[in-house]
Amino acid sequence: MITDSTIAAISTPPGRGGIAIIRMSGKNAFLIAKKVFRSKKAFDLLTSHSITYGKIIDKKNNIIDQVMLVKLVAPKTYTKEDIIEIQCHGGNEVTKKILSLLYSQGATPAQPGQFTKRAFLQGRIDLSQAEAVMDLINAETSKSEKAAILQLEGRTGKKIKEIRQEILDILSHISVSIDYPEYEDDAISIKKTKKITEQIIKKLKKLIENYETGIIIREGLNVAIYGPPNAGKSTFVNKLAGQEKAIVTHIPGTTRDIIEVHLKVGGYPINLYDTAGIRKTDDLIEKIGIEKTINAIKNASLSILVIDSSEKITFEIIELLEKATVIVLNKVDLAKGDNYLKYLKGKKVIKTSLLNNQGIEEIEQYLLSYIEKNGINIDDIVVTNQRHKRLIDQALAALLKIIKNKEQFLDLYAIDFNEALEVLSQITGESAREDVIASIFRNFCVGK
Ligand SMILES: Nc1nc2c(ncn2[C@@H]2O[C@H](COP(=O)(O)OP(=O)(O)OP(=O)(O)O)[C@@H](O)[C@H]2O)c(=O)[nH]1
Ligand SMILES: [Mg+2]
Repeated sequence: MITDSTIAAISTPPGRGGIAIIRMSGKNAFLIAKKVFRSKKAFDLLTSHSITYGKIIDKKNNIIDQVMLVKLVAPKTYTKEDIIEIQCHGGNEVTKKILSLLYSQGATPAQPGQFTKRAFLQGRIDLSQAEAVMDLINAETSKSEKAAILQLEGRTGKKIKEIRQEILDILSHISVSIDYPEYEDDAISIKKTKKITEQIIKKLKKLIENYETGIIIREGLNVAIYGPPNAGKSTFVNKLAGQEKAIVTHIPGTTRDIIEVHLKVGGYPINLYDTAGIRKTDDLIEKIGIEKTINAIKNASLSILVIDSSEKITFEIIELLEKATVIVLNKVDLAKGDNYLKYLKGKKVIKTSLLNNQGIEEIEQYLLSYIEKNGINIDDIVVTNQRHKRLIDQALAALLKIIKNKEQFLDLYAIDFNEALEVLSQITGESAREDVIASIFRNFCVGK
């Protein structure tokens, strides 16, 4: 689908700034630029991918701004169309005036993500790469940025294309066996086909596993902080966050609702959940809070139990030990002896005095080693996108049907192979529906 319109938008964030960039793409981009840009050298003589100083002039020959203009001749451009980039002064008024001028000369306002959508429609990038552009813009940690750039480099698409090719090979084998039934016995072919299918299933399962760990890089490791009241859970969260996010008092039962705090450890995103202290209570609000705590523990990848080491151990605390991945033995500054330790045998224990900033580094070290031990290695991440994961699930389900299929004729297996092929094609966009594509680009920024 090649569009006729020439689109333009401001690509830099709104507001005041040193410079702003206005971008224009389409078959009339140069025609429009010629009308509004004056430089020493004639516009037609400017070489592609070079930058030129000049002035933007309105229809009455008024100077609007002094700018640098980049001329990019198709097809070696982001959209594979002619592109003009204008670097102007970064004020609201200047950028608005230049943009209106471009519109008045025939450009149309670009929709969110329309430049990238054109890059996709022109076949310069696949759909998974277009999605990676958005991930890259949204990345808030160094690791999620790396995951997005790997996807942008085409890693996801490459892996999916490999698998699709294997399915295509099977399908062509099936069509050969239909055309030349004497070539091979169906029973033998089915056996062989199922064997290859099993290998593909293994690969898909690996990708799904990869997603489960990859999601941490994108969305963060969910860590629930729980324990008896007054143990120092909120202090824990505040110290790790480096800010007073949760209220801390000496009164047991201070935290009622879940408090979610986002932070980074070693470049990895972490979502900490501070929770209400668990105890028997008749207070309705506290009860609801404690129910929420139990849920937070269930939903977390990692549960950290914080206990006050200066308090006597109780049966209730012993019960809490079960759900803990790691135990933070807090308030060691007040503790008289190691009265807890015999109950904690075989558990990972970190001794802290959070009030005095003692033990925080060890906790961060632990979180980092947990992430790395669980195979969350950025270099192995292929799938981080939920849409891709859902489609891989569907392809897997189709292939599993083949394994279970008891049909005697090979051609009856083709339907499920075709289904697997079709859903995998939606990842890279070869067969994605128009509305799916539209919804992906709708979430983009204008000007990208
Ligand atoms: N001495 C000492 N006091 C601490 C330490 N850590 C926290 N505290 C104090 O313990 C009290 C309770 O701390 P919080 O962080 O509010 O405890 P909590 O576990 O969130 O309590 P609830 O929200 O009531 O469940 C506060 O007065 C803190 O200042 C520590 O390492 N040593
Ligand atoms: Mg608290």
